[in-house]
Amino acid sequence: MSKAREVTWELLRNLGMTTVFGNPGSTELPLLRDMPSDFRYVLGLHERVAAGMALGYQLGCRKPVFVNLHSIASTGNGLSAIQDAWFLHAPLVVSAGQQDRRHLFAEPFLASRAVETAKPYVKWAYEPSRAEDVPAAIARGYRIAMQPPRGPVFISIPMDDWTHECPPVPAQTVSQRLLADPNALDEVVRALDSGRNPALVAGSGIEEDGGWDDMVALAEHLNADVYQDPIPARWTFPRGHRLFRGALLPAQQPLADQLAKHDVVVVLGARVFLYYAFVPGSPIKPGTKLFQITTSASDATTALAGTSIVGNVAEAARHIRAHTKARPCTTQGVTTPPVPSAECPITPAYLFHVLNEVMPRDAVIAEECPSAKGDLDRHLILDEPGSFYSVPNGVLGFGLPAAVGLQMALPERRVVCPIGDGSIQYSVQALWSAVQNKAPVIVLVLCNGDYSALKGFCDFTQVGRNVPGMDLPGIDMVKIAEGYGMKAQALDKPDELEQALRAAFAANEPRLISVSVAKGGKKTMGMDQSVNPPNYR
Ligand SMILES: Cc1ncc(C[n+]2csc(CCOP(=O)(O)OP(=O)(O)O)c2C)c(N)n1
Repeated sequence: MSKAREVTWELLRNLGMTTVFGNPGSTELPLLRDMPSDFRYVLGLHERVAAGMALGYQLGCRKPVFVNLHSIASTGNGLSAIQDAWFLHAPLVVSAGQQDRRHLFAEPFLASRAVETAKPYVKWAYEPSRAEDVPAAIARGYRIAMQPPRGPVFISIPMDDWTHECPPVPAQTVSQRLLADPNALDEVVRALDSGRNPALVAGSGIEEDGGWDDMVALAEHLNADVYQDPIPARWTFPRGHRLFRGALLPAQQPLADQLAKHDVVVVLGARVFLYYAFVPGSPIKPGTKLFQITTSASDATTALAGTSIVGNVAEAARHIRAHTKARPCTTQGVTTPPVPSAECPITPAYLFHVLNEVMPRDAVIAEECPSAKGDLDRHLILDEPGSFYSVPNGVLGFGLPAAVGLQMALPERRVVCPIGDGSIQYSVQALWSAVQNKAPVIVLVLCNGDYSALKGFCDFTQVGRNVPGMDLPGIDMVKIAEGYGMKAQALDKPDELEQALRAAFAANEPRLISVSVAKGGKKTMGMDQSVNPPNYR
């Protein structure tokens, strides 16, 4: 018999989880003491950063990742990243220490109710009843996390458990592909074959199921227009493809209007649909046949319309392609946006235009620039899988740690993090982690000195501008980055941009470029007054 600690390290090794992201406290020390030398511990200075880097790392290397947080204190701090993992279907095995069982009843300092806290945003939240069950609980957590739809699990572990003896735990696996009902897919086939003008909607699930090529092949076979899902957390179709028609708007009526010319719409790996502002309307034009294919039974139940089919998205795309008639090409080619002018202050559109010219074609974007999202979407053209990641449920703090974790997982690609001067503050400590881990991420801060997206929302919904807490004067991002040991520069002239970006890509080290940009916010997620937004006046 070995100690629970030794059995756990052996289990994690056998499951391939040898990089641990965390932030330690007293309740984790009995686990972490004498950590085996084949393990790497990646310290995040805040748990939002530790768990957020783990998430980025998971997305990049596509393997489960072990996270170790500290009691309730740090589970609470890390919760927004755990929530991101939940929405991105990312298998994080998150552990946190608990006070010593022998006096837990007396509710000592650091006694944790983290299981209840994490529960809504994990697939399984558990504190083992017996010390001997700790490694087996981690093994079970791994298997739960890996089943589709994948996602985080949480295990709370009393600190005295690690020194208990327990039997070895095998690294058991479970199969990871659930196939959709072929009869249900044949209904989609019949609808497509009899349809006049079908469209496909691409969602994150395509990448989760490794279905990028299958999605492209299906679209080309059908010669169907392809839309990205609203507020995409991932781009799952080549942006420069002749069939790509851009992203859907995140509100009921405008989205239905965008799809109105299609008589059959098949949504692959996305919600039906993810909305932001409440603009009532029919979710889809009456008469249009709408299908959703998703690995998430939960997403199937929240669909406001159509027929939902649960199963592997890549396999479903293959089935549909194999059984539908090929359709002739009737669509016109891509329309490229006009080249933005080099104004002062620099516009986000110009910034992204220059970035697109300069960045390698296999660059990875981890984005968090709320009011400049539309410009980014228009001007960055990336055609490789795994090129784009964004805030999955609107909680800021995702972008920078995700970028660092992605860069650590993908040393052969360059990761760029375009991020607002407001957004970066939610997880700014990740700058230090980039430096310490030599992750050559390029952080592009869009400094507009305010919460432009919120001001835009004020206008959009007629709240008015008399709202406190909208301005961010006096933040020097260069000094902050330098304080964490990162090379940084500020610029405000359009003709300085290209050279600064080229130098950053040429250097094999993390860099922060703070760009003074024009205030944004004329539109809210691509929508203006014309969509008839809600009025909160
Ligand atoms: C954790 C969290 N807190 C607050 C918000 C509300 N919020 C949405 S957008 C935004 C402004 C972000 O500012 P910045 O990054 O500077 O981007 P800008 O709006 O200027 O484009 C805020 C505060 C949020 N989404 N998440």
